[in-house]
Amino acid sequence: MTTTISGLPGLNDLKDTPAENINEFAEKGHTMVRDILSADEMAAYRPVIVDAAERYNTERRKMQDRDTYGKAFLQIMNLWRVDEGVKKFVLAKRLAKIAADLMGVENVRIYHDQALFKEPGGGPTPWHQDQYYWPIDTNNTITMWMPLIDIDLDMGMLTFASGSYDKGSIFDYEISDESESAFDDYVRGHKFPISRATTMKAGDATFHRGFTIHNAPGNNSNKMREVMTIIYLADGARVSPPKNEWQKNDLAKWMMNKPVGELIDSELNPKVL
Ligand SMILES: O=C(O)CCC(=O)C(=O)O
Repeated sequence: MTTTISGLPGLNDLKDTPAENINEFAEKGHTMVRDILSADEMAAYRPVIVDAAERYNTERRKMQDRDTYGKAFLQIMNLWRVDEGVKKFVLAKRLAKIAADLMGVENVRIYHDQALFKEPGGGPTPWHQDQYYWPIDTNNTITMWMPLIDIDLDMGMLTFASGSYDKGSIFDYEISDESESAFDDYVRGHKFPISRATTMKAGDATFHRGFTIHNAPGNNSNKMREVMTIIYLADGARVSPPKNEWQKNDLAKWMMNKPVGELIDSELNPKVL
């Protein structure tokens, strides 16, 4: 199917984000905002995002042949660069405004997007911190995680260790069995409350900080858990020296190898608000 953007509803209206979300995000490092897209809007955008994710998915291995990371989800990245319909969603000012309000800034840029589709029978997503992967000189980063269909606890609900974001990077582990085990001990040891929604409607979204520790259970249902994510940076963030191979890779892939110390403002990082 070829995507055409005519007919897709505009998502550029700006609303103030509810104070309770801003306060919860400041305290816990995550919050859920309900009803960001209406049912009609989601009915228009879901097929566009699902179609693009299916076209660009490269995972062909059987579930049993994958490692823990590979079992957790199909991960299809920067779809906004290859599909005009997805671009309209990812660059939507309505979504960017919520990210900006939560981060307490006026302007935000895109880091990258990713469709994260947890297959029926897909495994758990191990505990991790996203920003372990990012060579960025600010902690003011945020991931929006939006289900494209209604989901419940059985389908791999995103789960947060509330208040776990303010110590920066805790461990030197990529997403793996090792990160699950080390963060599990850490989260228990620090008695961080564990928080996850029971249900989310398509068009609701959670937002979490780059250093908020989070995971997700496996998908025990017979439906694909279709989720679209967008990672935003506060405008003004600069490239920091890569601390690991993943960060070197991110610098090349998501920031066009901008030199260390420079503003993150490459063609891949448009200011959306
Ligand atoms: O979707 C998942 O299972 C994990 C998502 C995640 O880790 C993220 O969006 O940062």
